[in-house]
Amino acid sequence: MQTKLTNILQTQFNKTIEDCTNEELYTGLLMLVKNLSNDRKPTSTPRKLYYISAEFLIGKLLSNNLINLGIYDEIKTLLADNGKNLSDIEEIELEPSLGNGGLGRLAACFLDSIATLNLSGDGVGLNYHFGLFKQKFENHLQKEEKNPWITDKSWLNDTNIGFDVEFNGFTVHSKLYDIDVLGYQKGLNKLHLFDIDTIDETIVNDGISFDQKDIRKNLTLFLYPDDSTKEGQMLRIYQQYFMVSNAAQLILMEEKAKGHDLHELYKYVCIQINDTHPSMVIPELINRLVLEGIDLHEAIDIVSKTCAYTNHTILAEALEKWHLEDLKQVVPQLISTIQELNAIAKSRSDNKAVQIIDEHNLVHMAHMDIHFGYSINGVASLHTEILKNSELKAFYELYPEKFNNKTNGITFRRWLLHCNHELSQYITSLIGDEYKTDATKLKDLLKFVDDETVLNKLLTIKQNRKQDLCNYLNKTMHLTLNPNSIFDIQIKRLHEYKRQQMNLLYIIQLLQKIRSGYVPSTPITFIFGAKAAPAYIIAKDIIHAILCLQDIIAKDPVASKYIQVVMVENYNVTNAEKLIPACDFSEQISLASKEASGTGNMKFMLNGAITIGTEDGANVEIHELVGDDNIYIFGESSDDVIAHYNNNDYDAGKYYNNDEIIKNAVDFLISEEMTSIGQTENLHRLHHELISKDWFMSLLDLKAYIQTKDQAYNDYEDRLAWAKKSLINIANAGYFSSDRTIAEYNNDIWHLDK
Ligand code: DL6
Repeated sequence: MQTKLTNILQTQFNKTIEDCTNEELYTGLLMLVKNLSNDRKPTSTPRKLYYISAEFLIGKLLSNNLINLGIYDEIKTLLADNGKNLSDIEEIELEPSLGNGGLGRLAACFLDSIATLNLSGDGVGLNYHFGLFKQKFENHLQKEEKNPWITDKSWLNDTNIGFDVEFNGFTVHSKLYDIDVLGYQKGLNKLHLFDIDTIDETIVNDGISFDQKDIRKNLTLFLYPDDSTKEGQMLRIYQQYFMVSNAAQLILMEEKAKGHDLHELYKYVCIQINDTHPSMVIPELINRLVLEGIDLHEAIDIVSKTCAYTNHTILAEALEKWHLEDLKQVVPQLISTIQELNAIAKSRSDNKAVQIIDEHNLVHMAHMDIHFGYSINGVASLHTEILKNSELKAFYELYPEKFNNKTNGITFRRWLLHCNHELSQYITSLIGDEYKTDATKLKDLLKFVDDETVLNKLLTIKQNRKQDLCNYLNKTMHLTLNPNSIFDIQIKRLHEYKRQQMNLLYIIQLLQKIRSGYVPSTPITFIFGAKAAPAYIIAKDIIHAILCLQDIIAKDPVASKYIQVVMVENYNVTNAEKLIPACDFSEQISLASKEASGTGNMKFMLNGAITIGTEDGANVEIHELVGDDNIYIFGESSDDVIAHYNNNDYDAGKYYNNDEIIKNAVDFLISEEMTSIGQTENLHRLHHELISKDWFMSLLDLKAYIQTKDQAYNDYEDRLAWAKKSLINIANAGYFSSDRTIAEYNNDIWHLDK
């Protein structure tokens, strides 16, 4: 590798490694990786998967690609020998801004595993110029800014591929950019990102506002543009159609080039519809097959055997429904096909719950996927059961054979090998490195469960990561954290169902307890990272309250000795890679039934954090794997929560009025102390929401949460016992490798190698 890298640097800059700047080295490494990718054998299986997704939260790629090429250590040493530091060079890379949360990060983990398992499978999405907004804090409030990430030195490769995409009355011509997806040790696939040349980045004014009407200029500017206005909603439809029309055209182009018979498309192609954003691929592909001369009903049959759908949420707001009229305005060419699909669906069942177009003329995208896809899966056992038994019960009765569960997973290359090198090396020294390709081998660690040397080493490694995080936050955000405190971390999208507000209330009651004389045994640092959707008012109020509390505690001479609140600005993959390995307590406290799976919970577990959580999403499976002693479970069950919704019998006011601790904590939000530094209107709005509505029931579980957390902090004091819990978590994390998840998708749904 030395010769290859030095040759590149010599040709590009006429310099040696030692003389190069970090920018030049970054460029050199980028070119080296791209050259090595070109030498790799692309995957080739009889059937090919197209994973269509609005989001691909891929994170920085340099280190991961070096790891997957097997040259990470060599390059790191080579650079170090020349006085250079790979971590400094990594900082030059801008994180691609192509995703929002779990759904997008899952897509990225999946691409890594699909290539690693040497399966043919490409991602298809959009090349958003400013992606998801960049979060700034000003006056304790979230501000949104554009998040440019595309530079000429990026992983994007130009292609000469482009397609005409027709909208009502005008056509745009797309341009395809590709990113190579390198599997671990083998496998090469592509992430296809479509764009148009006419995008005008200058139309974005202050923050993230722009003229939402001029589609040619704005189509691929932002991921999830604000849809609180009609124009915003229309823009989302334009984006979604643009994505799927390109996907359909790409698929047909590739299939024709391979000489495959389009009548048998399903034998060669499988399309995974990642949530409902790509659902329009169904009518679009049908139309395109008809244009190829295939009869409409045969085309419908072919597409139904080609498409599979993954559901990632039961939240009604996230299950997309578009007005037929709006679709007509954007893509009139799809309307008669959608109406035909609706007629077929009606002929299969007269149950209103399963119709595609409802009495308000809303088109239910998920319903179209279920009728005209051959598989529907949830993303954790509990989630799939809830889909089958309540949310999609009528569909399950109609098509029981289509339903299956695929519990999510994470790629261990990024979430262990890359982000916690020391831990991964230590694990290798104990059990060898087979776990890198067969994660179930982590179980071998259980041999050391009573080995004090191993347990102490795990504690030392955790301490090192905590110190790394302190250094990182100090350098990037000028924050000073106590590395000897407990790191209690909740990082995820901000949403009321995830209940960051419940964590906030815990901290408030602890502050009040400390003010009455209580002294925690070990100081605690509560760390949050979360972006709130720009139009989601209450979510932004929660951020506001956390930021105000952060300040109040920092200024309290007594409380600040024991507790600190830190809200990390612009939470993203890059800072998650620092936060996760440093965590002691992983907060997974969603209202039971609402978190489809969660994947942060798996990343924390793999890095030895202990979960405090509800029986929700994949927490249930973590609990089963590690047993009662190695996780802190609290709160009402999903069955009870669902019953509260069905009976409409949850009354937040009751919990507030009947419990002094809860009342005092909630009222603190509108105390003089808070309103003197925060916005009275926002804090009162949040207070009112909590006591009068509290749709996601944070007061329901607050008491149990307080008790369980207090117990957990107590247990933390026995350091060896804690390290044992940590080891048991790491040893049982193998199940959550995305290699396992992808093998299951392939065996049960895709059959790519058959
Ligand atoms: O399946 C990936 C991920 C799950 O782990 C999360 O539980 C789930 O919230 C997330 N879903 C979404 C989609 N929309 N919403 N809400 O991001 O998917």
